[in-house]
Amino acid sequence: MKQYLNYVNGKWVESPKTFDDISPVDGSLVATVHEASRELVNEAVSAGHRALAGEWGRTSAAQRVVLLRRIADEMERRQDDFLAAEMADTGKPLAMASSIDVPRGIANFRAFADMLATAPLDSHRLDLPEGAYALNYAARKPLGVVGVISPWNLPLLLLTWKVAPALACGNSVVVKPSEETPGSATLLAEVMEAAGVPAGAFNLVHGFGPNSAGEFVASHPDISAITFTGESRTGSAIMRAAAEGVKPVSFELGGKNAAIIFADCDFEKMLDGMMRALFLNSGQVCLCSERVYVERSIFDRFCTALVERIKAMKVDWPHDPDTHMGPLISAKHRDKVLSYFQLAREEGATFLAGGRVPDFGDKRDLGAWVEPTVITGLSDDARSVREEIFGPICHVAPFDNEREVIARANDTRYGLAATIWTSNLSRAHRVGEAMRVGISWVNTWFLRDLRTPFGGAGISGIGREGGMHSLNFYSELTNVCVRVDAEAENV
Ligand code: NAD
Ligand code: 6OD
Repeated sequence: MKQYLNYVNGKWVESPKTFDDISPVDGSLVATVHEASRELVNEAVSAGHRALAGEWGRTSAAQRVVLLRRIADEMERRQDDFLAAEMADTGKPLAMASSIDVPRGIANFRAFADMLATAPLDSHRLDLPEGAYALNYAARKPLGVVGVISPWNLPLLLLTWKVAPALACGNSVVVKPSEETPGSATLLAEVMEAAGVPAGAFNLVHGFGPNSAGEFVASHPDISAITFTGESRTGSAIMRAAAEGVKPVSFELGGKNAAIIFADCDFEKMLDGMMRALFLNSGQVCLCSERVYVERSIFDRFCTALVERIKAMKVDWPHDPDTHMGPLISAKHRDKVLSYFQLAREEGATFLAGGRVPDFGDKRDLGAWVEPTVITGLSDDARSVREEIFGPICHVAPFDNEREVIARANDTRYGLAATIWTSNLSRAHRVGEAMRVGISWVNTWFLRDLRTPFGGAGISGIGREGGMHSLNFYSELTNVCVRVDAEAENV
């Protein structure tokens, strides 16, 4: 059986305490994971500081650019291993893991290497009386040891999205991946070792949240900043822990995202896009739409067409290249999603599709599967329409005009993403900007240049990462202002 060890100070570390990494496809054992103790997390943080005081702390930005590119090359060489690890832990379909998770995970290192190489120096000249002047610029320095806590839905992609800029800026990292998906993070530590990242600059500790490695990292007094992706409630707990040391936090949290479909959209293209926005990764992408508002004149047509598309979906083995949807991440998460199906029934929803656990008649019945599900007929204040479910379920509702739908879509404490479908150019811009979210898509979904800002409004996050936003979060900027006299003293 595979063993996933911790990686601290450039060494692989076993633990007497282990937990099981279970496949959501059929409940089989994927690996045994070594849970980091508080002492090991302390050692990882100390190793990070020693690295900063040593070879790692002396690397120049140009040297780190080379290193990041070497990491990307090594990941590329091992992309089949990453694909296998990601699919084993999550059960996500090959088509998705090979087109999004692994390539974008690699791209994060290349993109942040490029950004660091071309990052502008924030530099200005201040003219002073009598020919003197001052040069004023911002020196970019590492924050220190950064705690990186990540979720299970896009494990490699969301981890590298934080690790790459943190290392680019010269920080050491202590990484705590989700307990559900330890595989690709362990491979990433192997890549760091092979690429020659100095001992202590990248540390990996496995474990859970409360009373385990997650909490030990979040509350560690010598961690300089926390970057976290996960549930909004977990964000609150981490923020409380980080408050003690007034540590900077960057949070990417939950969502209850709206899709707005106007009657003037390109109907077939919209349906293609909405099938992805609803069911990619079994609805377990923070950006997925769970509230769908459809202009009344095409509401019935949309519902009928969506149900037809769902009937044609292949919910099947992840390795089948034609599979559209795999299982949820775990039996625990399946039970949460099923409890929302039940809640929606109690709230009076009509089920247009799904609502059950599929019956395969094989060992997948031991996995964590649910059917793609569409409900309708609830008011906007029903709990199943307001609370994040994080599964392949959406509520569809009709609307009558633009102003009304903007108000309804924005009536949420979340504010991560929106997708808007229309062929009216002015409306596209108007509604896109009116959404109180981190990102609005028009006639597309989940498409973003890595240099642009990403994050959430409301309880969907704090701060933005991406491009210079990441480089600024992971850097301590020291403003240096040097007065230059007009003439040399002994000319
Ligand atoms: P989660 O919050 O349960 O766990 C995320 C990570 O935090 C895990 O590594 C977990 O072990 C750790 N953790 C849990 N409690 C902790 C604590 N008290 N202290 C320190 N660490 C703790 O989230 P999840 O279930 O892994 O992921 C799903 C959630 O993540 C959804 O809400 C989804 O919307 C959100 N998400 C958001 C984004 C985004 O970019 N905004 C992206 C992906 C997922
Ligand atoms: O790669 C991205 O654009 C990104 N940050 C995606 C986040 C997805 C959340 O589940």
